[in-house]
Amino acid sequence: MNRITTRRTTVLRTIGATAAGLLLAGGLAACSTVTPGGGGESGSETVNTLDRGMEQGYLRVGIANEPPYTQVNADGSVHGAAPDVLRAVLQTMGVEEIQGVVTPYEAMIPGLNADRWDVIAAGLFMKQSRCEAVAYSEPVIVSTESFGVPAGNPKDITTIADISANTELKIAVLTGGFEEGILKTASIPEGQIVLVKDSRSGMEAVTANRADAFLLPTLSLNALVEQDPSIEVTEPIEDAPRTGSGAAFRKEDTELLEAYNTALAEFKKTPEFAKILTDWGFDPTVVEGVTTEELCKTEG
Ligand code: 6CS
Repeated sequence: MNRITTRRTTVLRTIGATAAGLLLAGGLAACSTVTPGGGGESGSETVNTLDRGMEQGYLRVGIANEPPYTQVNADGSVHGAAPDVLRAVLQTMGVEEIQGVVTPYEAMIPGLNADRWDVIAAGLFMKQSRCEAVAYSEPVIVSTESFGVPAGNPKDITTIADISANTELKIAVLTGGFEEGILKTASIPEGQIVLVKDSRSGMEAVTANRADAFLLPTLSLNALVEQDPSIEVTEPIEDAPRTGSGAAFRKEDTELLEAYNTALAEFKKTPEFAKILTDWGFDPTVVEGVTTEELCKTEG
């Protein structure tokens, strides 16, 4: 592992087994150098994740870099609705900073359970299989899915049912993402699914006519089309499941989860919570009354 310490941030480059992750400072860390902890070992005793975070001043967070859910700025600082809420809540718990590790969605849960990061805050939407593998906090974000289509939506793709009804249609989705699960749950044949590694490749699949649409969260597509006006974003898809996410912890980090949920409940009452979500384009009222138990019933 090599370490590059700049005046403003500390960037650690990890050569991961499943996905090279770039470890980024969560904020403007003044000349701090960190060596990510291993499995929480500190001396001879095992230190739990919350205590380790308080002792070392940060927790490592798995992120994707998909605005507005997650965003890595040019200076290496980590932002987006999910990490900004995570950082604010952890600070009320005595954990000052977060260190982001950029990784594909499909690697987030394996990496968490392999202790490559301590928490996921990326808009990793809750569904049955994920809720079996990690411990989600109560939800922070509830959002919608849309299609990115060529301008004018020439094939009039607006629902998942439209894809089922026309076997000629090809839909791009992120490998291992929530949207791939939507198509599989709808029994869409593999021949209609175009797997892409990242959002840019999904947009390119549509512009290069390798796919008729790119299925992704509405707000993520809205951010992407700012760079590519040849793509149009459909209205939220009425027959797609509601997407909700919170922070995801290892199942064994029960003390951290409990403390986080308590602190999150208080933070949700503050104007800062509403401001973070609103500033990133989310409606903070949509998550009111929605629970992890409910969102974890989503098939897939
Ligand atoms: O939870 C997921 O897998 C999806 N979440 C976001 C924020 N973007 C795409 C990804 O597939």
